This record gives sequence, structure tokens and C-alpha cells, in this order.
Amino acid sequence: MLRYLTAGESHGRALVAIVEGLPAGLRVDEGWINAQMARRMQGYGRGSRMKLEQDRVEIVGGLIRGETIGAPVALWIENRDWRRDEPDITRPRPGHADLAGALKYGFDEVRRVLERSSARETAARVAAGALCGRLLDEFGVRLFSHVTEIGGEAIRERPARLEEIPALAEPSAVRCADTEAEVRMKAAVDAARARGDTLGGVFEVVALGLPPGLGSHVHWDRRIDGRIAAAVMSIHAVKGVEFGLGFASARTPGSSAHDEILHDPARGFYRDTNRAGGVEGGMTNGEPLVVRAAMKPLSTLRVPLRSVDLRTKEPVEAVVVRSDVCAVPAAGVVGEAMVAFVLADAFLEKFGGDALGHIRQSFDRYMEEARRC
Ligand code: EPS
Repeated sequence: MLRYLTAGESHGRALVAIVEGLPAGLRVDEGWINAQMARRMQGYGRGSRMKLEQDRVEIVGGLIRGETIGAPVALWIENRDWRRDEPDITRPRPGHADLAGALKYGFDEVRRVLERSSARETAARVAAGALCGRLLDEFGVRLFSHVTEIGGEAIRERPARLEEIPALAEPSAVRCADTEAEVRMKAAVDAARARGDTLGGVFEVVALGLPPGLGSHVHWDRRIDGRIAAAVMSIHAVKGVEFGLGFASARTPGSSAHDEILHDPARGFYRDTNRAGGVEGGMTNGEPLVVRAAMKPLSTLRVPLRSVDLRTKEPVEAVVVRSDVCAVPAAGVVGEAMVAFVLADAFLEKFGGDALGHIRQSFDRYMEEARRC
């Protein structure tokens, strides 16, 4: 079983992540992880914190001579904006964890909530997810993400082939593969900033090269789409998750909602469509995994909404702290990390997990059988 924990607060000493369950023999270099960390910091509309931080990972356990040893891998991310003590905050923001967190833990102020509930924590998730992506990369599985909507401005064009998306999306300031939509998205962010508002949007995560049969139909908690949905939904500000056609499948007749099965001796089983988004019956079906997430606009507004002071119970304006105008591009990178974690866990569940060589033998044997089916 693959698992990971994160710890650390937004303005504390550091963020840490521990990933337990990776096989021995996996080559890891900090450069691979730091490249993902840097991608998370980008994005038109990101806040000024990103100018302060470097978000570089230090691997402080679990590697010897650049290879995993089957032991937990410990990651350390310095917070350059480390503040020894910060004033209490008693004016909770609608939309964040502030009020629910204060009620849950019996706080009369929300500093002790927001420090941990901050999206800063996603830096640790990206570091952990990068290790999982490294494992998947060994077996030819490639993950990427792109933005399909910001503030109601949606893409109108998309490349005919999924594989073409990264080359178009990665250089984009909003990580969008449609250059015309990028202009509309950036204008929407500028307009939101000017009126002291924030914007959400939609990002899509794609995994190519997946074997069929990750997850299982036999029990509710083993269905890969349910596990991925939970992981993606756990990302800050995500309010909806869908696969393939997603919610549109509710309005599509069966004759146009499923992917007809074809076979070719060279390719084996394949489909000409992928409305299922790569998952059927709770298992990967060998087609690209396509999952999208709806992200709500960030909760800190320069023109704050109404709130109530936790101590005086007087009507007040919600607190205004440093924040982003839009973080959808960054959330896509976090989405990649969360999907990588679930897929790597399912991969180890199916192909074993002690040493990379053992996994490869099991994987190669299975793929040979699947081709002969
Ligand atoms: C973020 C770090 C945070 C925020 C932002 C994203 O740092 P700070 O609170 O010091 O500015 O900028 O978090 C939020 C917008 C939020 O609502 O939690 C990061 O590292 O991604």
C-alpha cells in the first residue's frame, strides 16, 4: 500500500511530506521533483507569495545514492516566508476553512486554522506526487494537465490528439492549450483583480499509457474512479470532479455515451472514442484517463464579504490576507500529483511493490497476456 502524509503550516518553518510504500530501486533526483514544484508556482493571477518562495525540495530520508531503498522517503520544503508569530484573526472568510475549523477545534480565532488550511500545503502534495509520477514514468505512464476554463471563459478548440496538449499548455501563462481562450482568460483575471474579486475555473488531468485493470469492480472502495475523485476533490477549492463526458453523459443517450469495442491483432483491444475517460466498471480500460475538476474562486477577496467577529459576534467584513486572484493553473499541477498518487497506489496493488525489478517482471507478464487476449 502506498501512502503519504504532509505536515507544516503556511508561515511555519517548513512543509514536510513522507511517502511510504515506494519500491526499492527507483531512481529519484531532486531536479525531477523541483521541476514539478516550479510548475505549481506559475500561473497568471498567482499571488505575491510566489515571488518570495523558491519551493525546492530537500530529500532527507529514503534514498541512498539516488535510489529508493523500500523505506519511507522524507521530503523537506523550506518556507522562506517563515514568521515566528502572527496576530490572531477573528474575522472568518466565507468560503475558507476559517469558521468551520474554529468551531471544530474550539478556537476563538482562525489563525490556527488558516495556517494549515492554506493552499500552501499543496506544495507538499506536489512533492509527494512527483515521486509517484517517477514510478509511473518507469512504466511508460505519462501525466499532464491543462486549464479548460477560467471565470467562465472556456476553451473552444482543443488539439485532435491528447498528446499534443502539453506542448501547447505548458508555455501558456494560464496553462491553456487554446491560445485564443488564453487571451479571454487573462482578461477575465485582470478584470477580477481590478474589482478586488477572484476567479475559479476548470482543469483537466490526463494520464496516457495506463494498463487496463487498475482498480476493481468487486468492491466500492476499490473503484479507481472513486479513489481518484476523492483525491482530486480533496484539493483546496475543488467543488466538482468528472471523468470523460462527465456530467454531459447525464444528457447523452447510451448509443452516444459509450465507447464501442474494437480489436486489431497488432493493437489488441481499442476504442475510437473515449467518452468514458479511460475508466469503466471502476477500472482503467487501457484508454487515456481524463479527469476534470471544477475549482471555486479563492476565498480571500480584496472587497471582502460580510462575516461575524468570532469574539464580539458583531457583523464585520471578512479578513483580507495576501492571496491569489486565480490559482487554477497551479491547481492543475496539484491535480496531476493527486492522480499520480492514486494510480501509483493501484499500480503497486496490481503488480507488487517491493523492488522495481519484481514489479517490472509482473507488469511485463501481464501486459503480454493482455495483448494476447
Ligand atoms: C499559496 C500560499 C499562500 C497563499 C495561497 C497559495 O501563501 P500566503 O497565505 O502566505 O499568501 O498565497 O493560498 C491561498 C490562496 C489560500 O486561500 O489558502 C501557495 O503556496 O500555493
